[in-house]
Amino acid sequence: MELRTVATTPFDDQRPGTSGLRKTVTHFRQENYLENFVQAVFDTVPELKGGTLVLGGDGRFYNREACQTILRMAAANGIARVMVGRDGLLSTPAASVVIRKHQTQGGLILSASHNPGGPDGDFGIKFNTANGGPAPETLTEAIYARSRELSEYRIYDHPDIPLYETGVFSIADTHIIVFDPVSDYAELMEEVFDFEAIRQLFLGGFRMRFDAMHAITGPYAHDILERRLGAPEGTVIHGTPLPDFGGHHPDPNLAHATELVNELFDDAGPDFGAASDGDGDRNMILGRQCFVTPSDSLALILANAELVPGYRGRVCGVARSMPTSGAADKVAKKLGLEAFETPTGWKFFGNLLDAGRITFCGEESFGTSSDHIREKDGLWAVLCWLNILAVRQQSVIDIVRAHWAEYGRNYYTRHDYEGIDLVAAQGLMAHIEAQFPALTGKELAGGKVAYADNFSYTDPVDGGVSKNQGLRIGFEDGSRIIYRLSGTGTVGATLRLYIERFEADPAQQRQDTQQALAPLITLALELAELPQRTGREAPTVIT
Ligand code: VG1
Ligand code: CO
Repeated sequence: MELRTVATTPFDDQRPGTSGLRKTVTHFRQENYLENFVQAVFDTVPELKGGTLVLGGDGRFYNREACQTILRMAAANGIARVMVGRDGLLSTPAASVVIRKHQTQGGLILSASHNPGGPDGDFGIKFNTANGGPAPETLTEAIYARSRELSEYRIYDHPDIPLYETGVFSIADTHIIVFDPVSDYAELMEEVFDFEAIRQLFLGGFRMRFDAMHAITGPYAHDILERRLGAPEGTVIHGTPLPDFGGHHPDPNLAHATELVNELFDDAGPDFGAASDGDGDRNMILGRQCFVTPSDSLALILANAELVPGYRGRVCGVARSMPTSGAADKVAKKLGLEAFETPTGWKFFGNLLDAGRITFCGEESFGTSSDHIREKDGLWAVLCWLNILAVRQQSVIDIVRAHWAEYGRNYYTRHDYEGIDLVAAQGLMAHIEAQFPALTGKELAGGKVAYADNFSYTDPVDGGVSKNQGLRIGFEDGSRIIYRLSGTGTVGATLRLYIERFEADPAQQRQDTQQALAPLITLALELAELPQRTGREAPTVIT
């Protein structure tokens, strides 16, 4: 066994995006590409030396190979202990649980989340800090800066560590602890939710389908839903993690979880349906003939938090990402709670959670969570809904409609244009922004523009400023059009168009979403000259 110092040259494209460094598998497999980034992390986070690192991923292609490389590098960099999930598996929320519970100095999560996997798919890596949350921007920028000046990395020559069973191994002086990726997470869920009430719900014949999309939540869902909560076997579908996710997008939305959606929209469908993404941090919530938008889900969870033992009597505030609909704000206002609007990406919730300013937070992109960890958490959201359904004994659709009647409905949609030309996308954004000075006060699509700006965020806890976080056009009645370029794509540019309209009148709350938003969508396309500039007649995905 030999410690090697390997000479390397920097790559110039290792700046982490919305959620870590995400590239195609081919890109990641270039010589030294992974090693350089991992060395940049180790150099930037000196606490890891002599400390403990958590490691695991969503099981996608290259996950195991990357784990072995990182273990060898961790030992060569003097990390005292690495806790690695069995088979190299660990969901993003479970990584957050383990980092916090075992008070480690951080963790590396191997995942490209909802992006497709396999040899022709994507891979990714993200560093989470000691609070269990994604590295804040200052740290990701420091890692990026280090990656630009790197000249060598350290690694041990060592045979692979057997990851297929739990146990303790070592490379030089570094202990490698292979642990069960499910148990710490499942135990925390038992503390937060009323498992007895949910057990009774299933005993009463309540039917549910959970689609793990051949991604990481399979083992967690089998254990929690079918074993601990007694849901019948078969409740969890696609429950075995596969390196290519069965050839599908592990993205829980109406476009990609079609089998589940079709089942739930059948008259004889189950009472409740849910799905999670590649790394287990996203969730989609469905009732029979009912899709709950993630923005509504956040609002509903907040409004019903007193029914969940882990939150009773202690809810302090809520945060949502800027493009997420304002539904949660309405609930916060009624309950007299603070509400925050942050840029897209979970890292912006960290300070608010650590400071005890918010209990719940969420994003329109199927991400919801609370202060129990510092990541978004797919199964947590599902259990939240099960807990609420168990107590309220009403159908999902009745609960949603009652919520709209009380707070109003925020019609909401997101249109994604994937893989468009980067220069065209930047030109489109510049063209929209150039119109902003003339937009305020104008009557458009039956509404008056109240403001048009490029969203900038000042962190209320540390005062840090994040600029250029998306273009917003806000109307006096609360409607909004938002344009953003994605920070997680790996090919060309992805333009996200977010549209929202508030409807207070219950008689007007049953329209089809796309129809209800049609005038605003048309306006958004016109202002952006979207078809002309991108050559696209229709979005790639509508959620
Ligand atoms: C997308 C979502 C964002 C989410 C991010 C990571 O980012 O819009 O809300 O936090 O993915 O989610 P972007 O920059 O492509 O819009 V995951 O489940 O990939 O960790
Ligand atoms: Co994810």
